[in-house]
Amino acid sequence: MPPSPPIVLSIAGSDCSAGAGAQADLKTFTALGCYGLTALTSVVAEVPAKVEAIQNLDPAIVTAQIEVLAHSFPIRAVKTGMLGGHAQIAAVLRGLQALPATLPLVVDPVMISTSGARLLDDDGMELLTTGLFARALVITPNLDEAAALMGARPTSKKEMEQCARELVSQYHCAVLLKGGHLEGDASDLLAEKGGLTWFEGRRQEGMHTHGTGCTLSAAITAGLGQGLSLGDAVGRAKRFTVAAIAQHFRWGQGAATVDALNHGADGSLQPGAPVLSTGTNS
Ligand code: PXL
Repeated sequence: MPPSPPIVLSIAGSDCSAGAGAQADLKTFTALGCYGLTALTSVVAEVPAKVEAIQNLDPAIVTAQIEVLAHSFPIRAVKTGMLGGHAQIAAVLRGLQALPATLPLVVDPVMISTSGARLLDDDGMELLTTGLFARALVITPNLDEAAALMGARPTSKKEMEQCARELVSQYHCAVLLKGGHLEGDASDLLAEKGGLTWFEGRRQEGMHTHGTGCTLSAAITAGLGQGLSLGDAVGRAKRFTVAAIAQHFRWGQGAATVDALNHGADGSLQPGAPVLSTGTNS
């Protein structure tokens, strides 16, 4: 029998086009050498450019998935992605009670899809911040989500630093503020009680993938499940996500073009390869 890889859990929505959501998480977990589990919160009929329909799942089945997994697998780290609404978040909080409170939890505060569809209802926002953030080791907002949380959208790296510091002191967890929507830049900022670390990146133009946020937070979760420090997990996750974007797939032409992240992109990240040389941490 091969040795068991670290087990990590994604609590997220299903993206039938498999570039985002639980499917992106699972591919990321596998590519980085973890055994991935999923607990679905919602099922989304979509392709990268369009959300057609959303069906949030019955809260009882959301809790049941987490509980049955918690009772059967030695889970090392957990992430949450799209949760859908207040009822599903409450169900997730109930399910998480079956897991140790010390387990690393990465909360990607998914609110709106890349194509502009709302993936969290109004009531959900409050419980996300009061309930789930309180359990998080790190939250991973993009600039729009930071604006929804703090009331103003950072427009420069200096404002990102200010915003990230405020988020850390408000929610008492680490914050990875993703600068992907900042003009010309795609640098992310990790803010912890101990200080700030920039992970530099260049914006890659002209493609229409979705799921980069899901992929990044899943890759961080994989790293934490493997025992990496938060900084090392973020550094490797950034490298992995940049490679998945750079080596993306494309099908069709013109208005019918579909782009998708390549979660198998970077051979250097396969199991057994060195994982600690982040190269992006400045
Ligand atoms: O990219 C955010 C996201 C998260 N989860 C699911 C999604 C999307 C975007 O479309 O569909 C299920």
